[in-house]
Amino acid sequence: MKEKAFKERIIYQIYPLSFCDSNNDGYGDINGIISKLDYLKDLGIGIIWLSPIYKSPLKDNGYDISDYYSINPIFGTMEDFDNLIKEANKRDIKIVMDLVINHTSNQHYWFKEALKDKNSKYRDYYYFRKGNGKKPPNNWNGAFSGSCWEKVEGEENMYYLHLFTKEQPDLNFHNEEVVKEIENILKFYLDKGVYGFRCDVINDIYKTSLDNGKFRFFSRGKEHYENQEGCFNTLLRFRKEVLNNYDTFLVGETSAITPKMGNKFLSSGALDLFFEFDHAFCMSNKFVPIFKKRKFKAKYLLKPLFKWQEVVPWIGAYLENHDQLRSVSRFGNTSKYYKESAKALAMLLLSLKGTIFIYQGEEFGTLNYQDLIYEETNDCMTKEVVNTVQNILHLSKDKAFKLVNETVNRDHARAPIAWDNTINGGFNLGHKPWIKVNSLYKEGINVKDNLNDSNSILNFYKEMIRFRNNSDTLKHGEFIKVKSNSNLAKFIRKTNKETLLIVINLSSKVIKDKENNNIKILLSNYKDHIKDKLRPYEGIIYKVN
Ligand code: TEU
Repeated sequence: MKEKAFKERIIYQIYPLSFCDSNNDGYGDINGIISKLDYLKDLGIGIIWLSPIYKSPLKDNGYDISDYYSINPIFGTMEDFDNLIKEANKRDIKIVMDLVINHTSNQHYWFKEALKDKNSKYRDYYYFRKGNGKKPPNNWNGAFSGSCWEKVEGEENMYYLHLFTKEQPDLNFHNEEVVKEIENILKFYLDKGVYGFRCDVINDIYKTSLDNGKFRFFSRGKEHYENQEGCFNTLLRFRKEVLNNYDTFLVGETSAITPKMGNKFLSSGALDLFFEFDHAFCMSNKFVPIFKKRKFKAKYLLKPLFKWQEVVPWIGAYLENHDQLRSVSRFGNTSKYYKESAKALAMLLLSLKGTIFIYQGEEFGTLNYQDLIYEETNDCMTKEVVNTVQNILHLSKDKAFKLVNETVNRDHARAPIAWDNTINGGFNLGHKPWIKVNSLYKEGINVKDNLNDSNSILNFYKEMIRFRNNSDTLKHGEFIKVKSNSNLAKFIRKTNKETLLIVINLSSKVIKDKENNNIKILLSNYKDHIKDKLRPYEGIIYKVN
C-alpha cells in the first residue's frame, strides 16, 4: 500500500525572507524560491514548507498575519504564489503553508474593527477583558516574557490578551465565527493546490478559562490553554468540515507536548504529526532557557530525541527550524571536526523514524553568526527577553544580549542563505539584506562551494537523502535503541525484510565499538573504515544479515 506523501517524502522548510532575493530589494521572495526549485529537486526533497508569506507588518516576521487571503507584496503576488505551486508540481514537489491561527496581527481588519467599535461582532473574535482593579485581568505572562495583557487605549481599564507580542492578539476559539473563518482559509488554500499546513503553536489555541496561572517565569497560565479538550475538538471540526475532502495533512507545532498528549493528537486524528521540543531545549534550563548554557554532551540530545522515537508511532523529526540556533553550532564541532560533525548530524537526522524536516541552510552546514551585536538583531523575542533580563538582573544591554544571543536568539537561523561567495553570499545582487549576512560564506559555507567539493557537507546530505528515499526500512521501519557508550547514537531500524544498524559517534573522541561479523557497511561519512573503532563524528549505517 502506498503511504500518504508526508510519510514518504522529506520536507524542506523555507524561511522566505532569507531564502533568495530575486528582485534585489533586500528581502527574499517567491520568484527567488521558484528559481531554486531545481536545486531542491536535486537535493531530493519532496515537500516544501513555507514560513508565512501572507500580508503582515512583520513584527514577528510574518507570524503576525494581517490578511490571510493576500500575499505580502515584498514576497510577490498571489499570481506568483500560484505559479510557485505550478512550478513545484511540475517537479513533483508539494507545498505546505504555515497556518498561524492562535493570533492575528493587530493590523488585521478584525482586530482594528474590534478596537474601533466595542459593539462590533469582531470584539468577540479576540479576548477583551476588564482589568482586576489596577492589575490586568489575570497573572499570565507570555512566551516571550512580559504580561499577556495589553491595555486598550482610550478605554477605561480594558485589556486584550496576547500570548506572544502585543502586536499579536489571540483569537477566541470559543466563537463559532472564528472557527468558520479558519475553515474558509483552509479551503481557499487547499483549492489552490496547497498540500498541507504546519500549524503554529496549535496546542495553545483554545483557552479553557482565564483564571490565574501557577507560578512560572515564562508562559504562566499555560495550564489553562495548553493541550485542551477544546483544541482537539476544534481540529477535529476542521477535519470534518474541510480536511476530509482533500488529500492533505496537518503538522502541529506543539511546544511542551507530553507523550500522552502527542499520542492523543495522533490517535484522535486531530493532527497527522507534530513537533516535540524536548530535544530542541536539551541544553537549556527548563525554567529560564537563557541560563545554564551547559557544554554539549551527546546524551543531552539523544535522550529526549530517542524517547520520542520510542513513544509515538510517527513524529516530525528535526534538528533545526527558524526558531533554533544552528545545529552544528549547538550539537556539533565548529572547528577541527566541522565537516565530520555536520555529516554525523545529517546521518542522525535522516535515519530517524517519522517525517524528516530539513531547515534551509542546514544541508550545507550553516553556522550561527559569530559577531552579531544587539543593534543588528531583528528578532522580536530576543529584544523582549533582553529587556526582561536587564530589568530583573540589572545587567547592561550588552551583557544581557550576550546571554540571550548565545542561547535563544532566533536570528542565527534567519541569516540570508549563502548561495555562493559573491556579494551577500549570492542572496541577491548587492542590496543590503533585511538582516545581516553571515560572513562565513566567504570561507566556503555556501551552496556553490559545497556543490563543487565532492567531499562536502551538501554532497553528503544528497547521498544520505537519496539513501533514505530508497529505503523502506528508514522510512517505515521500527526504531529500536541500542545500549552503548553515551557519546554514541546507536539504534536499529527494522522491517520484516531488513534490519539496519546505525552507529554515530557524536564526540571528538575515538570510541571503541565492537562490530558483529554479520554486518555490512552501506553508508558512512568517512571514506575508509577501521574495524571496531569510530573516529571523531564517524557515522556508519550497517546492514545486519
Ligand atoms: O513559535 C512558538 C514558540 O513556541 C516559540 O515561542 C519558541 O518557544 C521560541 O521561538 C523559542 O525558540 C511559533 C513560531 O515558530 C515563531 O516563529 C513565532 O514567533 C511564534 O510561534 C508566534 O507565532
